[in-house]
Amino acid sequence: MSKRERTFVMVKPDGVQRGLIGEVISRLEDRGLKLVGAKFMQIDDELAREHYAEHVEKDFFPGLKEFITSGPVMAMVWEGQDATRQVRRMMGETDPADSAPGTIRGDLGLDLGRNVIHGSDHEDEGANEREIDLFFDDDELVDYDRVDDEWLYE
Ligand code: D4T
Repeated sequence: MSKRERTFVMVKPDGVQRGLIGEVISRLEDRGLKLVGAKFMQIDDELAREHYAEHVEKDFFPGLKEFITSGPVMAMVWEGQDATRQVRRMMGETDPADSAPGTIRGDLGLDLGRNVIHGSDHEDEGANEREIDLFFDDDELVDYDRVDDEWLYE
């Protein structure tokens, strides 16, 4: 059995403006993942640079920074078995145009620069913990049991 872990997920400004927060949360809840932290907030330039540190030098960064700071986001921490990889599978590819129907981006988006959701990269070791630390203090995350735990896990 893979370990239970926490991962960082964010509904981006386009998802908030399009009223998709509930849709994204529903999909993650229905899958069996557990919400352990949530913050409705606006990202400033400094946080955008930290969060997208690997992209700061790229040509698309100015547009990405303008977009990600342009309106509120819903930052969340979700917990569950193999959570980081499973959320990425549910999200689809970076470009919604390449994302399969049934995935969040494949069902809800069309354009690379407006791809609705962010989730920590499971191929980048420790990215989930780094991103959780960047957005949340320890005391903003809640430990609790969900009543369906024993029906979700063997
Ligand atoms: P994020 O980090 O937003 O969840 O997306 P991914 O993990 O799937 O993809 P990424 O880090 O490669 O890209 C970050 C972010 O930049 C936008 N982007 C990306 C863009 O506007 N133009 C581009 O050419 C690329 C590669 C989309 C996602």
